[in-house]
Amino acid sequence: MNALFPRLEAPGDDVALKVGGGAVTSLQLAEATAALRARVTQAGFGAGARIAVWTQGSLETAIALVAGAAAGFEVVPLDPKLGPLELSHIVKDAAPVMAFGADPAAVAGRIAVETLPLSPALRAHPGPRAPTREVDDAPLLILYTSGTTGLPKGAVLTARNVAFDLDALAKAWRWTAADTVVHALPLFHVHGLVLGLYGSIRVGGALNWFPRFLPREISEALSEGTTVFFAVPTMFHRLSEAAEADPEVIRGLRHARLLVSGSAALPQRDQLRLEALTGRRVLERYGLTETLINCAVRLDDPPAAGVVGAAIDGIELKLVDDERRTLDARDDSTIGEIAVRGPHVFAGYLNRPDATAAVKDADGWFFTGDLACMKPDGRLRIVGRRATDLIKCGGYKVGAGEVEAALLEHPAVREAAVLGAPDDDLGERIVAYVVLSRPAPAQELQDFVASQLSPHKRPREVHFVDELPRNAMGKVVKAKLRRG
Ligand code: MLC
Ligand code: AMP
Repeated sequence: MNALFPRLEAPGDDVALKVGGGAVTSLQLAEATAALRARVTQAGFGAGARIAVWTQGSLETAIALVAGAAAGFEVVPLDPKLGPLELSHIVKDAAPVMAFGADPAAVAGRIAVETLPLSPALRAHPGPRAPTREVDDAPLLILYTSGTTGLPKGAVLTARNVAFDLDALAKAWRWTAADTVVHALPLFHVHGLVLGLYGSIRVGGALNWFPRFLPREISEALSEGTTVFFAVPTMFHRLSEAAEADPEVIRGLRHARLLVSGSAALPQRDQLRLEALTGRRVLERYGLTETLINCAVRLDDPPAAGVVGAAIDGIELKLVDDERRTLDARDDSTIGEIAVRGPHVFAGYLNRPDATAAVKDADGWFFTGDLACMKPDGRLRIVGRRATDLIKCGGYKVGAGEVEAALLEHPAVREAAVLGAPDDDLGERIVAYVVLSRPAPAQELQDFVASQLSPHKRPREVHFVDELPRNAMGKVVKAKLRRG
């Protein structure tokens, strides 16, 4: 037996999840797994059925995401703040047979399939517990991720992808059942869900999840026991700001066994600032929704600016040129695109063989679109990405095209061009250049995008221009906008 979550096969009174003052043991998680399986079976669906879980900020949400996976279902986490356009696309594309939510009233009527309340669905089931899910090659998660244009694509991740990647990270960081992971990340993306939640249940001791990021709360949680903190760079930036004003925040950061940053580049100035304040270095790791984590700084790696570590154990990683030919340069200066191959690479995009073929070749290599230099010992330094129309804002990936399309839905917008501008806090902020057909305030356009898409995709800055710079082919030249 090779269970995805081995502790659910021999559950006990060990605390596995803590959220907002509530907690559950592994025994309660195992019982919730049996209960959810019974509920879905009772509705006429068997193993492999696709269920949606709204990731509302509660303990029940975290339980359901584990229980759904352990019971053998395909899980589609839904961001409760998804805009109508994205939501209808996701629900149509993934077609979940059932949906669950901790607070169904808050999402009532938002999708065609009825949202069932989680509390009865997770209540202990009196029958015997069946074995939980094994590490197999069947889909486990459908995670939606943005591209440069069009609607988000559903990345299909298997149980093997997840188990393999988590085990490699456990080795890299000596992550064990003695660790409690603390994080305040959303549970609908790889970072919070796969690393934070599934990692804690497969490898670690417990997860202490904070649905909202508040530096003081995080630092208090880090002060208790042996803790590991996973966060995006924006959170480290805000923690260092808070630490400068509040010694209690420093105490928590000093106490943690491990501080890990990912989902976007951690600026060197934030790394140095945190180190000066707390004496602790933040370890970086690098990944994508489609591949989970590819590289990680190991515990005993020498400190090096901007380095995301070497490939995790058991995968292949190379740099390639524009024609995808291998670049054999470990000189820390030749720039190439990162390509990876291994058991962590996703099965493909749901219903999108064309999009899958564009990123994954017949030999199993996945082309990340990220540009890096490799050191002689294989450690990588990420220097940029191929697609300038992909923006990483607060660790969220946002396609310029989806924001432009949303802006164009506003009756006052004639033309729109969107790009990412460097931002000390968010890494990149979303900036819109707009040609109006009638007057409209910037705030109205920002609110409009926030109502059409997830609010984190709203432009943080709007510039009104008389016309957009275009080349002879009529294509907008964003570089000219960038230069101002
Ligand atoms: C603001 N809000 C609005 C609004 N303006 N709502 C409606 N209309 C408007 N005009 C709301 C927001 O919804 C939010 O609500 C609150 O106000 C604050 O919004 P914000 O300003 O956008 O939040 P911010 O403070 O900027 O968030 C920073 C952050 C967040 C760091 C907390 O960006 C974050 O959680 N990032 C994590 C992203 C992540 O997990 N990425 C992993 C991808 S996986 P409310 O209620 O929500 O507060 C990946 C692979 C890998 O990359 O390697 O890991
Ligand atoms: P997502 O599609 O949201 O999973 O985002 C994946 C992208 O995040 C990658 O392609 C990288 O561009 C970026 N990313 C993740 N981790 C890092 C990191 N440590 N440093 C720089 N960029 C990162």
